[in-house]
Order: sequence, then structure tokens, then C-alpha cells
Amino acid sequence: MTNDVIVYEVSNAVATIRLNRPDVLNALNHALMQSLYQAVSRADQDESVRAVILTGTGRAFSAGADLTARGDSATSQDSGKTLRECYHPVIERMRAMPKPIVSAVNGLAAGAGMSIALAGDIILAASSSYFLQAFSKIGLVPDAGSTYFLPRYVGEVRARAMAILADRVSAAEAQQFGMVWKVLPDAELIPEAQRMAAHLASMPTRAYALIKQTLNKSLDNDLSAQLEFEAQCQSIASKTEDFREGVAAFREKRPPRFQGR
Ligand code: T3D
Repeated sequence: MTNDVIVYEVSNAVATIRLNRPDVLNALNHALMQSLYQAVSRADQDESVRAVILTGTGRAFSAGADLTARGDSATSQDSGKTLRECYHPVIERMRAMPKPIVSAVNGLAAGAGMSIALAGDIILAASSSYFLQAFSKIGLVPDAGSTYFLPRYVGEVRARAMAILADRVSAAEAQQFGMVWKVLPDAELIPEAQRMAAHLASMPTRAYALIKQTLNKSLDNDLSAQLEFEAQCQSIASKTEDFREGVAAFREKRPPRFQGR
């Protein structure tokens, strides 16, 4: 699937979704958000897909909401409505997606573009990329999950400073803060994302789905509730073909051949 604003490709069990409005730094308009939702849903439903890469075309991952898509008067649209209709379904679908998502942040990630990057499971960043909570610079509030992800990833002090000051955070700082798993030289970002996604696609996909579920609940549950949820997920994982294969491979001293079932 390729349309103007999203490129969607599947190769060797990996779906690559690319935000594709490079002239405006992949700013997010209604068409792009709708196509992004469709692409994420498609990767979710396609049984042949076992890992996803999310990235952008050109020098940006995304500059956030398209500020030119609002007509003459910026205040004529209700942003809360736009968020509920266009952004929340994407963020929730990404977090619920039963397959790992690698955010390959190829360039700047600003506003809701940063929120989308943070909704991935493994966040890789090109060394020249940067992150920007651009919202307060234009009189808005961090949205699309930024106030959920950031305090959890980087802690209250840094989350508040990022949201209020809206300073650029370099890829190196983002890694030091704990927002990013690895920073790579620009030319190595996509090859490394592809290597990682190919590896993830060869691993026990159902266990990954359950890992995502347990971690999604972790910071909202108390210990007893989380222990119980882990036990429920382990109960499911321990009945999968992949668990049987993992143990058999260990006993036979050979590499496992996981089928994602
Ligand atoms: O109602 C709702 O939609 C609610 C949802 C809100 C969520 C949000 O994301 S709010 C935050 C929106 N984003 C921003 O405020 C960031 C705006 N952009 C910038 O501040 C700067 O562009 C950057 C700091 C990100 C990058 O600066 P720079 O100097 O590298 O690039 P540039 O020259 O500013 O941008 C290049 C082009 O992209 C330029 O177009 P031109 O002049 O070449 O024709 C610029 O207008 C365009 N562009 C950049 N960001 C956006 C954009 N066009 C539309 N919307 C953008 N967000």
C-alpha cells in the first residue's frame, strides 16, 4: 500500500510504515492520521507480519500536527475533538498491537510527532535527530500521550522541564534521559532498525504480545494486581507452540525455530 502520505511495505514478516510528507517535515494532517491508523491496523491484522518499523521520509520523523490545516483562524477548530478522532485511535492501537513496533526516529520529532515515536516499543534515534515538546510554543498542551509516556520514561523533573520549556532535546540527551533505547549514526539507523525488526520477527510473537500487555499495565497496577496479571499472561504463554519449541531447542542445544504461535 502506498498513497501520498503513508508508505506501507511488507518484507520478510516486517511491515515498514513511513510517514511521507517530507516537504512539511511529515506534519500530521487528517489524511495522514487516517492512513496511519489504517496502516497500523493492517500490520496488526496481517498474520504474516511479526514486527513493525515506524519511520519518516526525509529529514524529519514528524513535526507534529499540521499547523496549516486549520484554515485562516487557528482557534476555529476544537483540538480536543481532533485528538479524540484522529490521534487517540492511532496511539491506542500502537500500544495494543500484539507485535513489537520499532520507532526509527530519522530526524526531528516534534509535538504529536514525538508522542507517536514514544508510543513505539523500541525507540531508536539517528544521532542528528532531536525531540521537541513544541506544544507550549504555540499555546497548546502536550497531547497524544506525551504526558503519559514522558513522566514514565524520563521522570517528573525532566518531563515537566521538557513540556514547559519546550527546548530541543538531542538524541544523545534523549538516550541519557531514558527516552531512547539506542542512538545510531544517521546512515546506520534504518539498517539497524531492519536488523532488529527481522530478529523480532523470528522470535515468539505471542510472548511479545503478552509482554506488551504486562508492561502496559505495570505502572498503573499495585504489586498484587501485577503479580496476578503476570501469572495470567504466563499461563497463556506456557501453552503456546513457541514455548514448547523454546524448551525443546534448549534441551537439544540447538537454535529455536519460533513460528509466532
Ligand atoms: O488540533 C490539533 O491538531 C491538535 C494537535 C496538536 C498536536 C501537535 O503536534 S501541536 C505541535 C505542532 N508542531 C509544532 O508546533 C512544530 C512546528 N514546526 C516547527 O517549530 C519547526 O518547523 C521545527 C522546529 C519542527 C523545524 O524547524 P526547521 O527550521 O528545521 O524547519 P522549517 O523551515 O520550520 O520547516 C520546513 C517546512 O516544513 C516549512 O515549510 P516551507 O516554509 O518550506 O514551505 C514549514 O512551514 C513546514 N512545517 C514544519 N512544521 C510544520 C510545517 N508545516 C505544517 N505544520 C507543521 N507542524
